[in-house]
Amino acid sequence: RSSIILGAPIQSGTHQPGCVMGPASLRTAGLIASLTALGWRIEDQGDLSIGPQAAVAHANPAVHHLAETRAWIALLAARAEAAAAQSDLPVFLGGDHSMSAGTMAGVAAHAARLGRPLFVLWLDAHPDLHSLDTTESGNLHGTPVAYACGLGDFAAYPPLAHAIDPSRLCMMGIRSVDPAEHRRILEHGIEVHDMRAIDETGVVAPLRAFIDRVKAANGLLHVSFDVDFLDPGIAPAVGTTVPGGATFREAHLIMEYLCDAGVVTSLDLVELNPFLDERGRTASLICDLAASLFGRRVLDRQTRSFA
Ligand code: DIR
Ligand code: MN
Ligand code: MN
Ligand code: MN
Repeated sequence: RSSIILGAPIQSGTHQPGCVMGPASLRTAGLIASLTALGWRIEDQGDLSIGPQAAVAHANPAVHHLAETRAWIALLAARAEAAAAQSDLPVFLGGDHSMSAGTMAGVAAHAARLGRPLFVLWLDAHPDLHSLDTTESGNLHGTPVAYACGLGDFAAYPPLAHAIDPSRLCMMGIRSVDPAEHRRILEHGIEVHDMRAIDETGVVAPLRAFIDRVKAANGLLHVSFDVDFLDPGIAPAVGTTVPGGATFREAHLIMEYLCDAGVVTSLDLVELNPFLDERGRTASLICDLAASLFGRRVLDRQTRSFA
């Protein structure tokens, strides 16, 4: 099986610099070698870049770096669609989560061309359901899900050719929701397994039910992994840590289970901020989680020491 790796050193969607180093940190942690060792044919296409952009203002004065984010989305949508057409499981390396507005738009276009429905597993402390008029922080990493589903005001983003049906989303790990996002969850009946639910049921029961839906519909499955899905105790290198996140084993179990199901067709690894990391600890954990999705088993795993 084959995977195209594409880096998106984007940090215009946050207020804190550092995500620009995300792709380099994931490569430094050994991502390419780890996936290659699992028998995958890996094509690393390197990092994308955008040129200088003329500023674009928005009626919501909190919104910042709109022109840069818009340019990244347009570039990523085209490149993600091509990567999905040309490999079995492309991996998109962020960069902040605004990256996923582009990757989901691109993967959705690919799914539409195949005539298959696109499902999305959203692993994040946050639902990222803001539109340009509702974001309070103005940090556009809070907008990719609303954009990719065509919900709310996105006149200033690239036009969306293929919206994802919000009934095909499954969110896990959620524990920080703004009021406008909460309204959207209720209005569209979005499937949210917040941390309280995961405490009660574990991750496998909701994951199995979702995978069964994907398989029954012969769907594609995009997984979007925000580092802040994880508990800050094991993954400190992210700008928006929220206490009470997924544990090491919950996260690996999700990846192992997805691997066994064989349904994942694209992956985002986003929000890693290496400037906040401890000796590459978070980058290494994210690489190991990707390796679990690509087939590494518990008994193959080497113990890493950070002493
Ligand atoms: C927050 C943070 N809801 C915002 N969002 C983050 O800025 O709109 N998403 N960090 O992952
Ligand atoms: Mn996010
Ligand atoms: Mn988040
Ligand atoms: Mn907010």
